[in-house]
Amino acid sequence: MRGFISKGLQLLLLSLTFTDTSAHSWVEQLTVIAPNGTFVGAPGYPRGNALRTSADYSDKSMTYLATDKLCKDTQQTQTQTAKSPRLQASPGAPIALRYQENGHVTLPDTQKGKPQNRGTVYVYGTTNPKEGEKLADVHKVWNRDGTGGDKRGVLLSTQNFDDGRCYQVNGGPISKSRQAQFPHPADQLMGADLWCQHDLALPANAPSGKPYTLYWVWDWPTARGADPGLPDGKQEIYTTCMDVDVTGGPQTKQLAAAKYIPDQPLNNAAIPAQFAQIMGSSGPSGPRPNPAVRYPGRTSPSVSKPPSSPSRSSPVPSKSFPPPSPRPGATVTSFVTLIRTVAPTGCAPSAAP
Ligand SMILES: [Cu+2]
Repeated sequence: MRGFISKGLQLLLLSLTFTDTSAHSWVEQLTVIAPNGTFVGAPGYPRGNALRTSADYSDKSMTYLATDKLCKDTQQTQTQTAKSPRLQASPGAPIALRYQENGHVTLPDTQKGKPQNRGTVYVYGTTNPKEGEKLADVHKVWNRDGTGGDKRGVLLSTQNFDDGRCYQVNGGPISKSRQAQFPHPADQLMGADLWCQHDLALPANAPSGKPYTLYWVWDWPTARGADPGLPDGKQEIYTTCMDVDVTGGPQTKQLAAAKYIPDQPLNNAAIPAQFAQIMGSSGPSGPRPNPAVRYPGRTSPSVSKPPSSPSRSSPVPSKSFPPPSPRPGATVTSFVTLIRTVAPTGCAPSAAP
């Protein structure tokens, strides 16, 4: 009898543990980046977005492990939910896709055999999305030139999942060091955490007056032989599907004058290196290892030094920074609830393939 009870208790505890740690990552918000590198205007949201503030919210309503279909069932069509409108942006606009690292960056030892950059994020774009889109028809098939696969779309940008700054507040050494290096006032959106971001530019020729589709594909494989339970390694890919309402004409003049303001408040700032890539004339953006990123207990990667972009990074007096403007869409009713949902969760190993 006693054995039976403790077995039941064990199962209950096990199920609670898995419920608590099921958070992976997905795009939470899209935001336009002003020419000074500051987030500006009302944010937009993915298709079928579930708001963290809603009573029946669960991470499961947004996480999606893609195997066959590229998009989650709630993100198959260009449909927004109440209070989660699309981002409005002009052709060529720099935008940030923001996501929470949920321990994938700051607790790297939760899963064995994961890449040091915490995986690579690929963002694909198309004016011609289709319901039932297959992962295998898009990922590593569409290319920069738009000549890959069925040619309906392009690879817009790739970046490391770890943007070099973001952290969830937890007791791990990476989180602690980033909390010290990248301090910011807790806000209603992120709480005390600092969200990750992927900065990219919409195509300058995206047709105005139409939605433009973005597929965020986080490729986070397990290497062969690193985990005794997974001798062959495994594919692990999470996606978010979203659309942006492209409006107005290209902001060519403003973008040509773009200049990132150094040391601006982190709650609303693009990642300097990514912003420089977008604004630089050195072609399409790609991942760039951040030499400032240190992974305790790991050998440092042999990386080539990123090309410098002198004209973009020259310092300007910090007094020229405009006061932060309120962010209309970011109004949130329950600060307490948000703090709770962004509490350290880690990341549960997903089921074997
Ligand atoms: Cu995860």
